Amino acid sequence: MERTLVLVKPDGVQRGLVGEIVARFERKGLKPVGLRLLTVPREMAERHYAVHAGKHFYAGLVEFITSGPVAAIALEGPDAIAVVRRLVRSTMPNEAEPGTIRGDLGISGLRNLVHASDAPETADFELALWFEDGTLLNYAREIDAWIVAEEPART
Ligand code: FUP
Repeated sequence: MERTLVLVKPDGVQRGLVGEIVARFERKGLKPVGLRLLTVPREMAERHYAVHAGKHFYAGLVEFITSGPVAAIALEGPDAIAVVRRLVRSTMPNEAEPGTIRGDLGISGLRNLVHASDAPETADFELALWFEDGTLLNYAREIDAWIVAEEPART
């Protein structure tokens, strides 16, 4: 089982799309294990986007993510990092396929609604940044037996 971080960025919160976005992940079968709504301190935004420090768009990224409340969602499921990235899709919403979050709900440039961790190391770093120790839940859902197939035993 994998865990990943999704942020609904200020454009998604302002447009009232938090519920729609969380619902898409839940419908896919992913389990929320952390949820919070917060205004992002500048220092936290800079740590989140540290990989982009020095790039021409870095200042704009930090500016945007600190411009209004953000929803942080920790999701768990098999292959969760890649599955979430496929549901989110291309960085630029005008290029994202219909059926994806950015393809269905966005149209332009940096107004791409969501951030999603792109690799296991990034997911670990970002989950630790956005959710303090002990705030992510471990819980079982009866329905998971209907969503997650047992791996067949290897012989
Ligand atoms: P994504 O993983 O699709 O969210 O995109 P990246 O991590 O590559 O980029 C993070 C953010 O930087 C994106 F929201 C858009 C922005 N960006 C630019 O503005 N210009 C670029 O050339 C690349 C990314």
